[in-house]
This record gives sequence, C-alpha cells and structure tokens, in this order.
Amino acid sequence: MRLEKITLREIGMPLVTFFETSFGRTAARRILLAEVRGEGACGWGECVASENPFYSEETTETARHIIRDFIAPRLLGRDIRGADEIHSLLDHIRWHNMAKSAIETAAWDLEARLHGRPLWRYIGGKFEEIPCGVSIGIQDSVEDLLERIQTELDAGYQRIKVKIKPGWDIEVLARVRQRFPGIRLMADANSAYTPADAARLKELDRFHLMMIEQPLAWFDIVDHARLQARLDTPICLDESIRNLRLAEQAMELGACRIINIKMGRVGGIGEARRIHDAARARGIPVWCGGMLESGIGRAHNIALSTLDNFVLPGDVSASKRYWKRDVVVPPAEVTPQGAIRVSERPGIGCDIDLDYIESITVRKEELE
Ligand code: OSB
Ligand code: MG
Repeated sequence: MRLEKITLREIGMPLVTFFETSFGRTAARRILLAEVRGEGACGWGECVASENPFYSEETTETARHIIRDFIAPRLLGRDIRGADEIHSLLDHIRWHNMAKSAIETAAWDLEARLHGRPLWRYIGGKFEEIPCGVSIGIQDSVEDLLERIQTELDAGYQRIKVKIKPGWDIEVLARVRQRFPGIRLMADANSAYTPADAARLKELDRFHLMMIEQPLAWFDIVDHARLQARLDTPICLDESIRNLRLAEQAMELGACRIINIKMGRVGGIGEARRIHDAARARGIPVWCGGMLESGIGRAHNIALSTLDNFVLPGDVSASKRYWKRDVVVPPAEVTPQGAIRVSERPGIGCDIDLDYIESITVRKEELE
C-alpha cells in the first residue's frame, strides 16, 4: 500500500454541554482530522489531542506540527505492507502518540476500504454490538450531577462514570449511591490525587465502584501498585498506559486490574490491539475510553471495541451527547438498551460529511 497524500483539517466544534475534569473545563473542541489518500481511495482518522496540554503533553497544534514535519515525510510515497507497519515506521519519533494515531487509524480505514470490508471485521473484531457507558463531568452542583445521571440512565446507558477530584469525591459519591444504590458506577480522577491521599481513596471502597480510574500521577505505575494493594476497588489505568511495555509493566506490578484503552494515547489501532491481547492473556478486562471525539474518532472507537476482551462498557456514547450536528452520516446512535450496533459498510462504516467539515474548517493543509 502506498500513501500518496495527507490532508489535515482543523475543525471547530462547540460541545452541546461543557465537560469538566479535575484538570479543567472544555466548552468547544478544536479537532484535527486526517484524510489519507492512496491506491485511489481515502481513509479518515482523528487526532484526539486536546486544545491544551493538560490530559497529555500533546495539543491540536503540536500534532499538526509533528504530522506535517515528521510523520508525513516519513510515510508519503513509501511502499508499506499495510497500516500495521506504520507504528514501527514511526518508532524513531518519541511519544506524540496522538499525532501518530491520527494517521495510522486513517490508514487502517483506507486499507479496510480497499479490501471492501468493515474496519471492525478487518481488525478481527467479534462483537456486533458494543455496550455503552457515559462519562459525566464535574457539575456546578450535586443536584445537577444527579439529574444528568438520571437522564443517561433513562437513555439506557449501562454504566455511569463520574469525574472526581479532592473536594468533589466522597460526599458526591455518597449522594450518588444514596439516590442510585444499584447502578454500575465508577469514578475517574484524572491524576488528581497523590499517595498521601491513600486513606481518602480507601474510603471510596464503601461505594462499591466498578473501578477507580487513574487516581495517581499520569507518569506513575509503582505508586498505583502500592495503592491497589490497599484498595478493594479495582484500579483502572488510563493516562499511565502509553504503550504495550508500560501496560505489561502495570499488569506485572499489579498497578491495575482493568485497563482503559485509547488508541490515540497508545499511537494507533496496532498498539491498542497488542495491549488488548496482552491484557486478555493475563485475564485483565479492558474498555474503550473516549476523548470527546467527533464521529470519525467515535467510529474508530466503535470498531476497536468489537475486539473480544472489550468486555466492560466503554465511554463510547452517542454523537448527540456532544454535537448538535456530527461530521459523519449517520452519527453514532445508541439503542434504548445502551448499545451501539456496528455497521457492515466498508471502513469506519459511515459517510464523511465533507461539505459540513469544510464549512467548519479553520485551517487546512495538504501534504504530498
Ligand atoms: O479521562 O477519560 C478521560 C475526556 C477528555 C480527556 C480525558 C477523558 C475524557 C473523558 C470523556 O472521560 C470521555 C468521552 O465522553 O469522550
Ligand atoms: Mg480517564
């Protein structure tokens, strides 16, 4: 397969409602989309980097720079065996996994389309329907949070994730549990705690959470292992899992009992699948995280979630929770039972609404 052209478009999209984590509030996204052309067809990928370097060091802007100046020159015009080779071809570039993933996932879409097969089948997926959960940000009041949870439960979502941070944790979870005693509930701290908070985190055991996600530092594995030894609640790692080796180390040290896989964070579908396989071999379940994606990144997340160790509901939810109008047709839709049914169409399984994308594009670059 030969990649002939990469078109980068940065689009601006306001969120339907703001999203707040322990590191800040987002009201609108600046999303970098990658269109990769080769062998007479096109594939699409999304860069999940945020506008700011608060979740990871990458931003929409650094990703554009890395793709334009390092990734595109390395890949364009080169004969490659397929998308699966891209990860190793980019190995000399340290980190910048989200920039790499934007191009690698687009190449997977292209390759699946060239074979006339849905991406999820092409990568070896099994589930035709994926279970969906939602991630609910920090709200202005606990009342607002309880109302949001009720809305999502009414929509059918199978598990609720709430964001926590010191001061928005024990009391909040106590009220959530009081109102919703039996729901599948989990909490994501996005690295808001330190090992000195271990006693406070231990108190969360009484809420019978499915897991607590990334309580400690984003670069840390050892302290998570120490914390996991003290907690009954399973720890799920998100930010700390940046490649296969780190995932293996986390599992070997007992730093987590569950892994959140985000293809953007690990550099693409190839590495995401390797982590998935390594976790399965150790009996560690995984689920697919979200990064407030447009329909393109969402479609990739759906495809990844069909691999057979994605046994827990992920953060892949309906487009309409994020966008008034999505960039793909049809947008991601969730059944009243809280599931997304996969598409049998080639590639990521939906049409790209190019007219709409062009209308919200604030910057475009064509690399050949
Ligand atoms: O930690 O999973 C996270 C959004 C942006 C950055 C990090 C995270 C999140 C979410 C939202 O939790 C998941 C989604 O609904 O897309
Ligand atoms: Mg997280």
